[in-house]
Amino acid sequence: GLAPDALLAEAERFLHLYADEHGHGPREREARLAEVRAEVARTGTYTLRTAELAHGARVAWRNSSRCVGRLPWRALEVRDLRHVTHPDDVFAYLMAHLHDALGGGRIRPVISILGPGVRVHNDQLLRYAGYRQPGGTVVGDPQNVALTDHLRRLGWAGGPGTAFDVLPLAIEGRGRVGLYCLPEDATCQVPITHPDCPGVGELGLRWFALPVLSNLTLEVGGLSFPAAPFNGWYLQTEIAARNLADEGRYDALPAVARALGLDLSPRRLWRDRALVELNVAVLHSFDRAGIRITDHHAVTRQFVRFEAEEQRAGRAVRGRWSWLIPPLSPATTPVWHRSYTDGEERPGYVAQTPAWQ
Ligand code: NRG
Repeated sequence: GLAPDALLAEAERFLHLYADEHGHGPREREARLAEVRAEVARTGTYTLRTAELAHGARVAWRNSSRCVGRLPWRALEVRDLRHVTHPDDVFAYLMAHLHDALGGGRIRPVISILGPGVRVHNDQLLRYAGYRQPGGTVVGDPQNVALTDHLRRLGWAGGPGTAFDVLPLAIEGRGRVGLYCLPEDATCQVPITHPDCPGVGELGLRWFALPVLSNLTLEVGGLSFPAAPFNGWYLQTEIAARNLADEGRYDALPAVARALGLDLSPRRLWRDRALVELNVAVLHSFDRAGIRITDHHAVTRQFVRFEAEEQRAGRAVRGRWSWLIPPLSPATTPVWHRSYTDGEERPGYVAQTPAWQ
């Protein structure tokens, strides 16, 4: 944790923001600040009220300079689970999180803020194994080879060996690490099919419904919450233009191009055409499955609305342009033509180093 002076400075900054954004006057604000100062003097730290923590988590989303989907930041459902520290209990609450966040496909943004000493080793709650083969090739998601090896070292026996084996969770708490397999009903997945090319569906591609990020530390008012998994919903380019398309990930574009019957000579732009059709397929498949997903045109228009809203509220929007633009047809979206200043704000979500490093 921070030294008392630095902690108090951050606490004051946050409690000012909290008071301002809740229309509290100086009297109420100073009373709360006095309480916090006394608590820090007595114990070296302090406890946020649930409402303060909830606002901090929402503002941390509002401040995420790499996130193009920030418009609904106020709707984040915050679960105050600071009393939960046993790995078995953490797992049970995370299963409830997955169930409720999915909401039968409607998907609600949810964050579960867990107690001290808790850490989820997986970078997302849902991840596919990456098995390195003797020749150096990978079965599954090459991005998750190190995580998969770590889970093996922790005692995981390995999955059936498909390209889409869901990894177990490694949950640390009370000084020990437990491994937990996700039950089938917690891992809603969507098989990818194309609206007019059955061959694309026959490739057996799939992805999970929920992105639940579990490797970012929530920082509010000088306090750190390293176990605070949160989710929104997917933007189709994340899946179709990166996870399934990158050469260093599932590298599916050559197979998609063949399924589409494209001419594979370089100047016929088969990669580009396959990429567009894979994006069409992911949107079609999620829509058909009744799982919420946005697209790069809708989300960038919403981002421009978010900027206007923030400007009206007298707040500066930080943004990292290279993350805000989509990896498909970026210049067709309004974000391409605008410029942004990057910067880390607090409250914020801060990257952690993997537990195995
Ligand atoms: N690209 C990553 C997920 C990053 C965050 N994206 C979200 N977050 N949509 C991937 O898994 O493809 N969210 O909280 O909804």
